[in-house]
Amino acid sequence: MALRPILLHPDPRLRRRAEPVAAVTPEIGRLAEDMLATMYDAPGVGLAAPQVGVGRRLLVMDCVKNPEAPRRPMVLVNPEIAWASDERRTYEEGCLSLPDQYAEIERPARVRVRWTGLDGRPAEEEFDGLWATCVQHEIDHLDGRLFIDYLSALRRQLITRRMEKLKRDRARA
Ligand code: K1U
Ligand code: ZN
Repeated sequence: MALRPILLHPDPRLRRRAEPVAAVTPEIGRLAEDMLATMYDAPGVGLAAPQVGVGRRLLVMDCVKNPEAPRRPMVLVNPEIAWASDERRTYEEGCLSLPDQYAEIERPARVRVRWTGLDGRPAEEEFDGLWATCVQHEIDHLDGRLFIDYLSALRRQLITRRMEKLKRDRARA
C-alpha cells in the first residue's frame, strides 16, 4: 500500500474525461487500495482516480463521519448514475484538489448508482445524504468536472487564482 500525491487544480489531468476500466485486474485492486489509504490519510470522504493522475473510471469513498463507527470503504469501478431524484439538496462541498476552498453546491438529494465491484460483479445502490453528494462529486471528477464549475465565472476565477498562488508557494517551499 502506498500514499499517492493528490493533484491540485489547475491541472489538465483533472480536466480530462477518464477512460472506462476494461477489466478488474490486480493492478486495479492495488490502485483502489492506494486510493483508500490516500483518502483516509488526507483526510477526505472520497477520491477519484484522476485526482492521483490515473485517467480511469474508478472512485473510492467512505462517508461514515463518526470516528467511533465502523468504516465503510467503497470502491466503485465504472460507476454510472441510473436515477436521480427531482428533490435537491445543498451541501457545502470541499475538494482534496482544491484545499481550503468550499462552496454550497446544489445537487439531486438521492441517486441510484450502478458500478462494477472489485470482485468484477455488477452492483447497484441508492445513496442519500453525504453519500449522494460525494458520489456525484466523484463521478464529476471522472468526467473532468470540478465543483467550482457550478459557480459563477467570477468566483471560479477567484478560487483558481488562489490555487495558482498556493501551487507557486508550495513549489518555492
Ligand atoms: O473528491 C474529493 O476531493 C474529496 C472530497 C469529497 C467531498 C467532500 C464534501 C462534499 C462532497 C465531496 C473530500 O473529501 S473534501 C474533505 C472532507 O469533506 C472531509 C474531510 C475530513 C472529514 C470529513 C470530511
Ligand atoms: Zn473533489
